Amino acid sequence: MWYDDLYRLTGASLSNPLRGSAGLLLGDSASVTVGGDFHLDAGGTLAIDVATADIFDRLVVNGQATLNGTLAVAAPAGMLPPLGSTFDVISASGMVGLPTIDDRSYLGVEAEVIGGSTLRLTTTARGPSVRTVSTGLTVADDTPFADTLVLVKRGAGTLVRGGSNPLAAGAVVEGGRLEVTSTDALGSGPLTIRAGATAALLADALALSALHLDDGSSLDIGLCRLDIATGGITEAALRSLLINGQEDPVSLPGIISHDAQLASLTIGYVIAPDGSATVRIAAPGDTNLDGLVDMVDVVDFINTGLYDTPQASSWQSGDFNYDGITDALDVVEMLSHGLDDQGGYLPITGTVAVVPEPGAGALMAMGIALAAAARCLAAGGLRPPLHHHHPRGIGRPLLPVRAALRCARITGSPAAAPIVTARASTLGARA
Ligand SMILES: [Ca+2]
Ligand SMILES: [Ca+2]
Repeated sequence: MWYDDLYRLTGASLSNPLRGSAGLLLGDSASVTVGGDFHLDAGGTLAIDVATADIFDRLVVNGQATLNGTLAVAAPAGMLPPLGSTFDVISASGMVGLPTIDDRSYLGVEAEVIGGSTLRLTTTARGPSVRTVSTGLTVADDTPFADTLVLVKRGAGTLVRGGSNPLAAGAVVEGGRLEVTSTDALGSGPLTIRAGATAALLADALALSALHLDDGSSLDIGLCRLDIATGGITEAALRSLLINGQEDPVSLPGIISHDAQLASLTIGYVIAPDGSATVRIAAPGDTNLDGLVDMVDVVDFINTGLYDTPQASSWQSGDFNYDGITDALDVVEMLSHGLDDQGGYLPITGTVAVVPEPGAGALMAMGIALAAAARCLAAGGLRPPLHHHHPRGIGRPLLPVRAALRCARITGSPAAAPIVTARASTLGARA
């Protein structure tokens, strides 16, 4: 099953250029040379074996290597490499991209490009520690690992894993359900969920080095915050998981939160300047995920200058309905939960706080103006005009407010129109 549609190459030089889109398999400890460029396309797989400092597969590319596909890394039976082993498996005159690692022997394989021309693999684990739970059973297991091992969950039952795994080897859910009940239960390694399997977070502030979900798998973050290290997931992949979670969490890989659904909240994310990601249950409007929808978020929303432009937007810049842009629909999402300067909306003791009424003062005024935009939208009124020539920055006019006021005057929408009727569609409405 692993090796469907693969070409087996045993030391031959390959044609120029080589495009790996179906899958390539190097022989045991083979060194293969590509005379020209090498393209490992998304969806393509290159399988290589690693064992000792001298015994591993190598690909020498005389031209450029573009690595957007998957590198399937395995250790031959009985030949687990020592912890921390490094393997320079691909060399090229230049290198673009970084392959996804399919870590078939649970070696905790991490990949990095050295000097723009060498792909180096480093092992951070010494194989799997398998926990199998049969159908219908739930097993709690907090036993710490005595060695650097990858937690592998098998079977259709539920494994409840708490305690502390201080090592960075991570976890793979091959089947059934994994419930994570302590922040340190998985260490700080990657989490991989295979097709049909699920994982649920019951502990806050879980830190992962990477997150990978196969088709048909899901991750329920519940009320918890999840941190993913730099390079552990792209924003595009993360958005895709969040949108899938809303649209089709059964057949597509998705991040969901049942608690968010129960509380009529959603899931927000923030990408830090270093590329690390934070994902958490959130109210639309909470751009910085601090548990409040307040002036800080409104300023964020305005400062990006993306309102009603066709430019790609993120949660941080006001795309709260995940349709890729920031416009009046996002303002409606924000208003549907009320502007909150009276305290947080996040749960205090395991339940989600009732969203407060809009507060007083400036927020109230802003809320009224933004509400006008919502009513305008509901009434099929004029959309706020495009403003391409305004300079960006904090001094920029509050476009939603100004446009809403103008729009409200034109349409004369009654103040009593309930905002909820104008509520925008859920994630991916424009997809
Ligand atoms: Ca906030
Ligand atoms: Ca949007």
